[in-house]
Parts: sequence; C-alpha cells; structure tokens
Amino acid sequence: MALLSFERKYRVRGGTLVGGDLFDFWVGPFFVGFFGVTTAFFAGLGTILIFWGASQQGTFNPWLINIAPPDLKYGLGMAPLMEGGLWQIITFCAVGAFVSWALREVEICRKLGIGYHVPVAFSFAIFAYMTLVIFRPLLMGAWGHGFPYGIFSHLDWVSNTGYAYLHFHYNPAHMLAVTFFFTTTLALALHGALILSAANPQKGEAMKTPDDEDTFFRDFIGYSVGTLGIHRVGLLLALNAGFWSAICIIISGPVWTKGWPEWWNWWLEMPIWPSQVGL
Ligand code: 07D
Ligand code: 07D
Ligand code: U10
Repeated sequence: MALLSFERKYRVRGGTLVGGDLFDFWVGPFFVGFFGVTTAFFAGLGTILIFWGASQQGTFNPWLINIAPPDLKYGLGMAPLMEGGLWQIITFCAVGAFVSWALREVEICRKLGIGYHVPVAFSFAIFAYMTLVIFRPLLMGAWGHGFPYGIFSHLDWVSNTGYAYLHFHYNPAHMLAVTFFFTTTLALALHGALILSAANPQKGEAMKTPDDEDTFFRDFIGYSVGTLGIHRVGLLLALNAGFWSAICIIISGPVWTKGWPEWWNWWLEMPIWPSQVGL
C-alpha cells in the first residue's frame, strides 16, 4: 500500500494513554497527542531557558554557551537561579521532554498495533542521561556532580571526570560499553552492506533473496543468524552499549573512589600466583 494511502487508513482515533480524543490529531506529518503537547512544552521552555542563560552569560556563540550545575556546597538543595538553579530547572525540563517523547512513541505504537521496541530502546538513552544528572549526583550528595549544558563545557566535564579516576579506560564497565559501541558499528556496517548487496542490484539484474543473504554468511563464517535475528542482535548490542555506559559512570564515585587502574589489583592479589618471597 502506498505510504500516503496507508496513512489515510491508519490515521484514526484511539490508542492514546492520556487525554482521550483531546489531542488525538496530526499537525502535518507529526502525531500530536497529550505527550506531544508536553514534549513541546518542556522542550520549548528548556530551550528558552538555555537562551536566556546564554544572554546572561553574554554569549550566543553556540560553542561557548554554558549552563553550569550548582557548586557542590549546595548539596542536594535548590541553588539560586544564576548559580545553578537554571541548570536544575533545565534538567527537569529535559527529563520531562525525553520521557514525554518516549510516551508519545508508545501511543504511536499502540495506534499501529506494533511492539514497544522503539520506546524501550529510547528509554536506555534516557536512563544513561538520568544516570549522569540525577542518579549519580543523588548518590554522591550534590547536584554539582551533573554535567554542564554546553558543547565544549560538557567535553571538559567528561575529560575532568575521566582523569579524576586516573585512567578511565581501566574502568571495566567502560571497557564493556566501548566494546558494545564498536560491535554495534561493525554489525550495522555488515548488515547495511549485506542488504544493499542483495536488495539493490544493478539495473536489469534480479533482486536477490534472504536465502542469498543467509548463504553469504554460511559460506563465509559457517553460520547465519538469520534475517530477523540480525535485528535482534543489533538491538541487543546497542542497548548494552547504553546500559554499560550508565553502569560505568554510576560506579565511578558511588562504588569506586580510587583510580581505576588500582581496581585491577584484585587480579595481582589472587592467591594462585607463585610466591615472590626470596626473589
Ligand atoms: C546524530 C542524533 C542528532 C542529535 C544531535 C545532538 C544538542 C545540544 C545544546 C548548545 C548522536 C543535538 C545537540 C541539542 C545543543 C546547547 C546547550 C545523535 C545524533 C546532533 N551530549 N559528547 C556531542 C549531547 C554527553 C561527548 C555532539 C547531548 C555526556 C563526546 C552533540 C547529551 C557524555 C562528544 C552532543 C550529551 C558526552 C560528544 C554530537 C545529553 C557521555 C563528541 C552528538 C542530553 C555520553 C561530540 C562537541 C551526536 C562533539 C559530542 C550532545 C551527553 C560525551 C553536541 C544532547 C555527558 C566525547 N554531544 N555527551 O551526534 O562533537 O550524538 O562534541 O545527554 O566528541 Mg555529548
Ligand atoms: C547520555 C545521551 C542521552 C541522550 C538523550 C536524548 C536531545 C534532542 C533534538 C536533534 C549515553 C537527547 C536528545 C537533546 C535533540 C534534535 C532535534 C548517551 C547519552 C536522552 N570513551 N567516558 C563514555 C569512549 C575516555 C568518560 C560512554 C571511547 C577517556 C566519562 C562511552 C573512548 C576518558 C564518561 C564512552 C573513551 C573518558 C565516559 C559514552 C576512547 C576521558 C561518561 C556513551 C576510544 C579522559 C560516559 C553514561 C554514552 C558514560 C562515557 C566511550 C575515552 C571518560 C562508552 C570509545 C579515557 C567520564 N565513554 N572516556 O554513555 O558512560 O552514551 O555516560 O578513547 O560519563 Mg569514555
Ligand atoms: C528506521 C528504520 C527504517 C526506516 C526508517 C528509519 C530507523 C525499517 C522504513 C528512520 C531513520 C531515518 C529517517 C534515518 C535518519 C535518522 C537519524 C540519523 C537519527 C537522527 C534524527 C535526526 C537528527 C532528526 C531529528 C528530528 C526531529 C526529532 C524532528 C523535530 C521535530 C519537531 C521540532 C516537532 C516535534 C513534534 C512534537 C513535539 C509533537 C507534535 C507537536 C507539534 C507538531 C508542534 C505543535 C505543538 C502543539 C500543537 C502543541 C502546543 C504546544 C504547547 C501548548 C507548548 C508550547 C510551549 C512553549 C514554551 C513554546 O529502521 O526501516 O524506513 O525510516
């Protein structure tokens, strides 16, 4: 069915979680819904506040805008507006906008009768973000542990936080996360390439089948995960990348306060090594 006639057929009321028929309509290509309105509200307010903060900071240079979290001395309390209070309100708006966006995805899934895989996947990104600006600061006792909102300033935070633990590459959960990110790109490159090689033939040539795709990998590495399976693998890899990222940062501070290289001493201290005494 052509896309536009499919849309005409499917664009009917129902499936909303909140608000009933009230916001159950489309604006151009966008489904609105109750959570479209809350997304627009939180994203709009958050963006206006970032611009207002920039005007107070005295720069609209996008690279240099910086909305910093409060000083550590404010702990888990509210800070004055220009001393981190703005960051706190913007964080509230960001969480509101991201969660609304995920719930709007849920409503669209319900309308279509498809699974909730996309909102579940997005919730891992929200989880990683909330770990950085809510859960870890809560566990460490100060909002000041969140990252600042600015293009360069947030990079400074990553670098400073990394070096605070001496050598972040030795964080075992960071290793897992990095490996999952790398494997995700490998899987996507293989999948994109395989599909194009079979489904986008030269002019005049017949399109190949999923059997051809399976056969390529059976010939090549002795096993094919299958045409549905590769999407499961891709989703699993990507969700693990986000999940282990959240784990690697939440254990830095709340669980492990020393340099990460030192964590590996458990390996050197295992009782299985020959005694060094007398050497
Ligand atoms: C391609 C989808 C489109 C999204 C885009 C991002 C904004 C911010 C705000 C001026 C893949 C839109 C950007 C709305 C404008 C102001 C105040 C997604 C795609 C194009 N980072 N990060 C970037 C965010 C964190 C890190 C770029 C956001 C953590 C490093 C962009 C968040 C840590 C590098 C950006 C966030 C971290 C970047 C490109 C939130 C660990 C880079 C992002 C809400 C995760 C790269 C100058 C991209 C860069 C980069 C946005 C969080 C590390 C500005 C919105 C604190 C090391 N980050 N980031 O393509 O070039 O994502 O930086 O959590 O090298 Mg970051
Ligand atoms: C948090 C983004 C959430 C986004 C959301 C949506 C909008 C809307 C609108 C476009 C999680 C936002 C949407 C705003 C936009 C429109 C219209 C994603 C988030 C909800 N590291 N490191 C990671 C690597 C080093 C350090 C993660 C590699 C150094 C710290 C990942 C290297 C030191 C932290 C990763 C490397 C260091 C990390 C990031 C290499 C610095 C974190 C991915 C090759 C000296 C962060 C949860 C991520 C983390 C993190 C990779 C090096 C420090 C695994 C490949 C050694 C402090 N690093 N790193 O988390 O785990 O995405 O965050 O050297 O905090 Mg690292
Ligand atoms: C995949 C796939 C597949 C496909 C695919 C895709 C994955 C099976 C079939 C999809 C993939 C692609 C298209 C490839 C490219 C994608 C990427 C590289 C990912 C990154 C994407 C981007 C960078 C694009 C991002 C763009 C976005 C998010 C759109 C921006 C949208 C808006 C600004 C509008 C948002 C809509 C909202 C909030 C809801 C509706 C609201 C409106 C229309 C606005 C009007 C508002 C109202 C009516 C409400 C009133 C508002 C109020 C009261 C509040 C106001 C308050 C204020 C303070 C202002 O697998 O194969 O092919 O294609």
